[in-house]
Amino acid sequence: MRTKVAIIGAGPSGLLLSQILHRAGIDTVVLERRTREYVLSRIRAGVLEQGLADMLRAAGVGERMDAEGQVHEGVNLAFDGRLERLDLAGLTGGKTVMVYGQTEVTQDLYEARDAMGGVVIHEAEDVTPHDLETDRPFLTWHRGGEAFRVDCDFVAACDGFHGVGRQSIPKDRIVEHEKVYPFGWLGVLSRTKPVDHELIYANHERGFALCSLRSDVLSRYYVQVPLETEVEEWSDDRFWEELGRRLPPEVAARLETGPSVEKSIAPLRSFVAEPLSHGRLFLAGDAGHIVPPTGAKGLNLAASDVHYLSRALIAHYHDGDENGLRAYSEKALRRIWKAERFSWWMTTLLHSFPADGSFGHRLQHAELDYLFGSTAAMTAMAENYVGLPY
Ligand code: RFL
Ligand code: PHB
Repeated sequence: MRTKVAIIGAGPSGLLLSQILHRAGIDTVVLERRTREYVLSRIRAGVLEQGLADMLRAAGVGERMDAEGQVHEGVNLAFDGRLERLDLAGLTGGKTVMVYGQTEVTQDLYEARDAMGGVVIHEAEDVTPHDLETDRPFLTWHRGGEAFRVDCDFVAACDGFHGVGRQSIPKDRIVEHEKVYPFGWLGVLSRTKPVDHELIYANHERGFALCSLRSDVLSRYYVQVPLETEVEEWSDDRFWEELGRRLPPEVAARLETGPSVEKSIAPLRSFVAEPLSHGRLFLAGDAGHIVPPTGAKGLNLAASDVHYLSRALIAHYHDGDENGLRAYSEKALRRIWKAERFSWWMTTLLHSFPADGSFGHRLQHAELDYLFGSTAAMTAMAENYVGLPY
């Protein structure tokens, strides 16, 4: 088998890259370790920056998002008995975010790949990149006990944090920067009316909480939990009680509870690998970097990587211009580091850090109080939250 760009991973990065390249006449093969059903069962991000929403429209996959997604003009922060609204649109000259689930984005991308006859191979085991430092790289894998190979011009590793792409770069050619936080997020999806039509991020001495949503009848909530906690320790009743205690009383009073549809724990991590390329291999999305979910940046960073990488590959194939590919890592990393900073900042501002004691908690309140008293500070937060330019 031969293709121009072999893509490892059928998450949002891999599928979006494949879709954009296909529309530019560049053929791809996507190799995914899991089944399509498994990929579509993962509940993850819910907030899309305008840049990603525009990319989906331009890639011909924005129709359902525009019909079913919700445009949000503000987000809310609860702290120290207060509930304050950050007017995203007012502070950024009209910019907004789109609330539309990552699962739906992935589903729309799969359907678009089907409609265009795109090749996505599932249950590909032991995917291995070869000869990345030559101009004839190839990938091998197994499926159902049989061995396969695809020859290509380039390999795009869109295979997430635990993928094989980054691991195949020699250790002396890559630097990894990492910060692990001493807690995780317990997330619950429930078929209940969201407690608010906008998101509420809550700083509370018992720990952080987040009220998010997927639609008018589907809510997504998170609470900060210690790393040692198992999901089995959290009955639905215990979750709802803890969430309610961390929200302002007037919000907790209107919390509609119900059975969870999904419940999982995710650890929080900041991570960046540099550079994001090696020979003919390019890393995009979680394969190259991770942010804690507090700033809602993970999926959006995956999209900006795909933006830079797809443009570079199109310039290579259409114009013989290599500059984009050469500059990809540096260009993507400039935006990544800013999103890393913002995600770290929001995480630090809103979570409980037991080691910092009451002093740390009072500093957080002082910073939040300053934030909502300063148009400059609110503008800085708003322009990062809606997404920095590509
Ligand atoms: P993904 O989605 O992890 O997809 C990688 C794909 O590669 C496959 N794979 C392999 N395939 C073949 N061979 C191998 N060796 C392979 N190894 C892995 C995997 O099966 C998978 O299908 O990475 P991608 O495409 O880069 O997308 C990144 C996003 O998924 C991620 O950044 C976001 O979900 C992060 N995130 C959020 N991002 C936002 O922008 N806004 C949010 O509101 C938001 N909330 C979240 C989040 C992530 C969360 N968790 C669970 C980590 C909330 C949570 C709780
Ligand atoms: C979500 O809806 O899953 C969500 C929203 C905002 C975040 C993280 C996750 O910051």
